[in-house]
Order: sequence, then structure tokens, then C-alpha cells
Amino acid sequence: MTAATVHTFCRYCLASCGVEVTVQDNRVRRIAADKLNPHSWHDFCAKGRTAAEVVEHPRRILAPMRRVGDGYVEADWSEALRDIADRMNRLIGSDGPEAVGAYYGNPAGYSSSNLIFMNGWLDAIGTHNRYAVGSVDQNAVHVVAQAMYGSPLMVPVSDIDDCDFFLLVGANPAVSAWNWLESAPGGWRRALERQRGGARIVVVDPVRTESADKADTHLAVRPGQDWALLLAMVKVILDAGLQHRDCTELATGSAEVRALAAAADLDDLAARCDIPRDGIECLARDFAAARTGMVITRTGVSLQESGTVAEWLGHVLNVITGRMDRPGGRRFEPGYVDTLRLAGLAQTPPHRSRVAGREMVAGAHALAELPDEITTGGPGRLRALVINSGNPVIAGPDGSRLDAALEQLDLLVAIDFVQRESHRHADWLLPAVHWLEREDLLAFTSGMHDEPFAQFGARAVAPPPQAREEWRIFVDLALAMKRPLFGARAVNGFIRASRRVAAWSGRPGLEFSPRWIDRLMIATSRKVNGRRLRWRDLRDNPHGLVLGPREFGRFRNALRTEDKLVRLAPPEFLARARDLLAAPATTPSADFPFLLGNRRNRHAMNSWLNELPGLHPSGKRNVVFIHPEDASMLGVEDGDQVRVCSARGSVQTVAALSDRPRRGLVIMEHGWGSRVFDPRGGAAPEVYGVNRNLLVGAAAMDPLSQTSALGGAHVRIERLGRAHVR
Ligand SMILES: Nc1nc2c(c(=O)[nH]1)N[C@H]1C(S)=C(S)[C@@H](COP(=O)(O)OP(=O)(O)OC[C@H]3O[C@@H](n4cnc5c(=O)[nH]c(N)nc54)[C@H](O)[C@@H]3O)O[C@H]1N2
Ligand SMILES: Nc1nc2c(c(=O)[nH]1)N[C@H]1C(S)=C(S)[C@@H](COP(=O)(O)OP(=O)(O)OC[C@H]3O[C@@H](n4cnc5c(=O)[nH]c(N)nc54)[C@H](O)[C@@H]3O)O[C@H]1N2
Ligand code: SF4
Ligand SMILES: [Mo]
Repeated sequence: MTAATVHTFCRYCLASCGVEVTVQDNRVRRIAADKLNPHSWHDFCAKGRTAAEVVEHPRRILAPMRRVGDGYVEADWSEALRDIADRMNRLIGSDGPEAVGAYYGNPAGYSSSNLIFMNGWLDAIGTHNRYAVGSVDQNAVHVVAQAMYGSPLMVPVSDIDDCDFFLLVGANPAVSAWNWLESAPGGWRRALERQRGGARIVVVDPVRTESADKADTHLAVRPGQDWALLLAMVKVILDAGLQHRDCTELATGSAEVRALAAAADLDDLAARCDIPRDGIECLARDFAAARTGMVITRTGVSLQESGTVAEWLGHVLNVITGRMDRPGGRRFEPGYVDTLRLAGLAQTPPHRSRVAGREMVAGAHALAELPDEITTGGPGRLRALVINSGNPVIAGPDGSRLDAALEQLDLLVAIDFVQRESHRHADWLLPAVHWLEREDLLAFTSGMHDEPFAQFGARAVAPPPQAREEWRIFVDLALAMKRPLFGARAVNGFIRASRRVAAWSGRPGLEFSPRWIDRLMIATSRKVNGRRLRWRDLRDNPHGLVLGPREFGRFRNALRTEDKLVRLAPPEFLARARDLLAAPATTPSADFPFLLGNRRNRHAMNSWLNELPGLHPSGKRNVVFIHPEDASMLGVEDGDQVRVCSARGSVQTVAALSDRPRRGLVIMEHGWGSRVFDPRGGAAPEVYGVNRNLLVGAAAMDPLSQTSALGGAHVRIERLGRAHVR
């Protein structure tokens, strides 16, 4: 057959790069950047280029697989659904709805239908046992957005192309792309373009990263102490009377922020973050004086115990210097679908976790709580779990405890392409559909693009016959369990009827699918730049279409606070900031004198893709980077075998000397050490590198967002052996 070309976009990360896929005989021959995509292709990277290696993964799960003894056998879907439904119903019958739950990981968010139907299924059961990747990622943003703007999803986007002063805190966009609950494709390249035109880039990072290399100023902050730096900047600006009128016109609470700043001492704050006081003063004045500017805070900030306070103070800085809803600052992009309203309608009722007694954040409990909820007896105990697009044993804290807990479940179901570490004890492995094999309209995240944009994610190839999209698995499970999707009786009947009509008429298009929701979303979409998007527009523009210029002046009205004002000083943030101020500055312990930082691999997505030959041709492993002066103190040389130990555990790896981390900080890439099993072929598992998150305990978390402090473990380094002579 002749080759066909499909234009779609990569759904590995929010950069959503436009791609051109050459297809022949239902096989991907080539993936290139779609240079006709008007918005998004510029970040195109090797992960997108090699996406077909996941589709054709030699260990891909191709049919439902049932555990039999130590191995797996392929089964058909009716058997899988019947068995899972029966076992879950029995557990619910004896223990109640909380016996069943789910964890969902990061890729679930890049499907337009996955989470809607997963939540519909969880609502059908009526369980609160819901755990999400946000608790090892972006929960701080949700908590701050809720408290300051009235909706956990009201996340401002960056107006890069008009920005004169970028203050990037805990972000490494040169490696990770400019995305974290926002999609600014090519964001780093665009920031560097601004820099060439005179803009200033300041990178705050304890590591001299690839981004720091390019910055005008790199501030090697003490890890976990960004809150002190940002509070000091707020103090300098307020004390000097440099605040913008937005401080009072757009927001309430400036008096409380002023009182907090007044109670803090600049020298103390400078000592905490280890950045000289005069440097902070200059930085604060320059930032306030810049024509346009923005602070962005990312995972380097959120994965710390002080994450929410630092995230909050970043937003405070933006508000008090007039950066919200102004060119070159942080803008509100309403998107073509009013997600804030829809999210308000679909709110999960408040719930406290059984064991730790904590509230949900953005509709889910913290991953750190999962082991206890499985192992602690009593009513409400979790006994059956679905892992949907996630690898929490590697991605989250204290994986060994979670692994042991997962083994105790009565039923573990994993939906994925391959069987990874977290799926080790799975009773069922269910085959998922890759984005190259799937259609998506990411309407609900349209407000995360940094310019008004829409693209229908076409599918390039047909999935393996037995692979199923998650929405379908959850619908089928609800039907098999005879429980009403979304908790609304009519839905199951409606879906069943549509299936009957489709079968009877021989027209599969009449069967319910998420495309119906897409069409509804477009039909009821809000006007962007005065024009309503039509389905035809999406169809006629396979490269995507920019829906006019960026709109300003929509932020205030979109606020979901009652008085349409920003809450500058939520009381719980103030209280936590006061606690941080009152606590003594941390000093390294004698047993564990180093802090363990981490970095991302350009060619991996958290715990996956690092097994692909096209991305990692050789030397697949992670090492521990140690500052040469620390290494010489330890007697460690480049290439030595070392053990990295914390109070929680230890891992063995190779030392690499590097002057990139600040002294006292050692760095390991996260996401390694996940086994890739071979449930079909029965070959030995593949494993590369070690999981540095085994060194992090579950107790260490930011109390406000319940995000695990994956960036804050205390460790020591033990030398095991000399490097081999090379
Ligand atoms: N120390 C440390 N730890 C971290 C971080 C850090 O910076 N430092 N980062 C954190 C962050 S930001 C994140 S987002 C988390 C990630 O945490 P998780 O999302 O739990 O883990 P991932 O490694 O992304 O694993 C995703 C899994 O989904 C599968 N998958 C991919 N696409 C699909 C799909 O379409 N359908 C299905 N069913 N499965 C799919 C993959 O094969 C893989 O097994 O890790 C966190 N952990
Ligand atoms: N190649 C690649 N790209 C990715 C991903 C990937 O795994 N690989 N993951 C995607 C995902 S899921 C996400 S959420 C985004 C995340 O995007 P980013 O948040 O930009 O992620 P990182 O590259 O980990 O950058 C975090 C930086 O924070 C620094 N840091 C650590 N502790 C501190 C601290 O206490 N203070 C400060 N100021 N800095 C600190 C680290 O040294 C690191 O350089 O990236 C996405 N892009
Ligand atoms: S993984 Fe690479 S190609 Fe895919 S969206 Fe992210 S930056 Fe773009
Ligand atoms: Mo993430």
C-alpha cells in the first residue's frame, strides 16, 4: 500500500507538539515535526520522534492477561471483564464501595476521555479511594489556584513573547519543555529569543542546569528554601513601596501579606535560602521595575515540604508587581470550553482519608497514603485497585512499602502498554491504546495553551485488535458490574441502547463514543475572539488552528471568588509561612549530611521510555552526581561504586563528579529502576538504573498540598569500590 501522511500531535507531554506521521500498512514509518502546525511543533523532540517504538514494543501487552501462578495467560475481554466485575462486586458486597479504588498517573491526563470515564466508573461504585499523580507533581498549583482564584484549575499561562524578565524557579525548561499545567510549545526557545532582544532570564535552581547555563543570572538556592527567597523579594518590594496598584485593586489581603513580610527579617531569609541579601534586594527591585515580567514556579518547588508556600509567594509576586493578565506576564486563557464551570459542576464531595484523616486535593487522595489504606484493617479498607497509566512504585515515595502493600490486595488490575514495576503483582494486565492509535480532542485543557488553539488529535494507525481505550474499559466494567456510570442510572441504559442500535443497523458510528462528547463540547463552546469554533473547522485544519490573538482582560471576570478579587493572603498559607519562619533553619545531620536532588532525562518520561533502544542506545542507567569538593572529602572518585543511603533505604550506583549541583547536594535522575516484564514471552525482566525514590519516606510531604517531598531526602554516600581502570 502507498504511504499516507497523518497530521496529529504528540501526547507525551503538554507541549503537544504537532507531528507528521508517515504510515504504511498500518505501521508508522516515520514521525517528523509538523512544520505546518501554527502553534505547537517547536519543542518536537526525540521522544515524539521515536513514539512508534512504544507502539511496537517487543513486550507490549496485546490482549488481556490473567495471572496464573507466577505467569500470565492471554484471555478474551469477556472473561476479563466478567472476572474483574465479579471479584469487585463481591468485595463491595462484603466490605462496601471503598473496597475498590484507582490510582491514575500522568499520561491519563493526555487522553480526552480517560479520566472522565474513570471518574464516572468510580462514581458508579461510590468509592473515595482515588489516588492521583498530582500528589507527586502539581498539587501545590491546584491548592494555590483554589485558595487565591477560587478554582483548582484556574492556572495562569505564560505570555512569553512579550516578557522582559523571566524569573524561573525550580524549572528546567531546556530539558523538560515549558509545560506544567500549561502548554507553551517552544517556550524555552521563545524565551531565549526574547533574551537575544534584551530580556533577562534568572534561573533559581540548586543545580547549574542546562537552563541555568543560558540564563543571565543563576541563583543556586538552598533546596527547599525558595519560599524564603520569594518572601524576601515580596518584603523588599513592599518596604520600598514598589507595589503595583493591582495589590489593592485586583486583590484583597495585601495588609496581611505586608504584616507577614514585616515579621520576617531579610538577613534571616537570605541566610535560609543562601543567597546574599544585597543580591535579593537588587533582584526584587529589578523585577518590580521591569516593563514586563513573570515568575514561574515548577516541580523543583512543589516537590518540597514548603512547596505550596513557595508556589503561593510566586503568585503573590506576580500580583503585587502587576504581572497578572498583562502582556508579558501570566495570562488567563479561557479556552474554547469553560473548564472552570464544568469542573465546578463535577466536584467530588469532600472526603477525609480513613487512616491519615486528610482531605482530598483536586478530587484525589495522596499517593503517599495508598500503602496504609491497603494494609490497615477495618471498614473501608482498600482491597481492589486499578492502576491506570501509572507507575507509582517508581514515581512516588517509599516504593518498597507500596510494592509490599500491592501484593496484599485481593485484586490488582493494571491498564498499560507494558508490565512495569508497579504492575508486578497484577492479577490482570489490560492492554492500552497509544496516542498514535487514538483520537483525542483535548477540549478540557484548551485553557492551558498559551494562545487560543484547537487541534483534533487524529489517529495514525489502528491499535492492536485487543487493545482498548481506557474510557471503554471503564464503561464496560460499569456495565459488567451493573453499577450506574457517573452515579446516574440513565447512562448505562443509553450506552447499551446505542450499542444495540449500532449492531442492529450495522453502523458502528451509532455506538456511543467520546466523539459524542467532543461534538457536544464544540457545539456548546464559548466564542474565542468573537467567533465560535465549529466541528468543520477542526476537520478542515488537521495541523490545528490558532483562534486569533491572545486575549487579555478576562482574568478578573473569570475569577471564581465571590467578590471577583484575588485572595492574596489565604489564612492557611499565612499560618504555614509563619511556621516556616519560626522553625530553625535546617542544618545537615551527621548521619545523612547530603540532600538528594534530582533531574529529568531528556530522553525519558518519568519512569518510561528509558528502555527504548532508539532513545538510549547505550549506557542505560542513572548515576549520582557529586560536587568534586564533596567527593574529595568523601574520598570518592569519578566512576566509583557508591551506596546512597537514607533513613528509609539505600541504592547502589556509580558516582559521577560534576560541579553542577551546589555543594551538599547530590543529584540522581528519577524514573529509573523500573523493571519491564515479559508476561507473554516469559523472558527475564529488563531493568536499567536504580530508583532513587526508594530513599524517600512517605511521611515527608507538604502539609498543604500533600505532595511528597521527593526533592528533599537526606542521604549519605558510602564508597564501595574503585572505578574500573578505563
Ligand atoms: N524524585 C522525583 N520523583 C518524581 C518526579 C520528580 O521530579 N522527582 N516527578 C514526578 C512527576 S512530575 C510525575 S508526572 C510522576 C509520574 O508518575 P506516574 O504517572 O505514576 O508514572 P510514569 O512514570 O509517568 O508512568 C506512566 C505509565 O503509564 C503508561 N502509559 C503511557 N501512556 C499510556 C496510556 O495512554 N494509557 C495507559 N493506560 N498507560 C499509559 C506508561 O507505560 C507508564 O507505565 O512522577 C513523579 N515522580
Ligand atoms: N524530557 C522530559 N521532559 C519532561 C518530563 C520528563 O520526564 N522528561 N516530564 C514532564 C512532566 S510530567 C513535568 S511535571 C514537567 C516538569 O518540568 P520542570 O518542573 O521544569 O521539571 P525539571 O526538569 O525536573 O526541573 C525542576 C528543576 O528544579 C530543580 N530543583 C530541585 N529542588 C529545587 C529547589 O528546592 N528549589 C529550586 N528552585 N529548584 C529545585 C531541579 O534541580 C530541576 O532543575 O516536565 C515534563 N517534561
Ligand atoms: S514529548 Fe517531545 S515531541 Fe512529545 S509533546 Fe513533549 S516535547 Fe513535544
Ligand atoms: Mo509531571
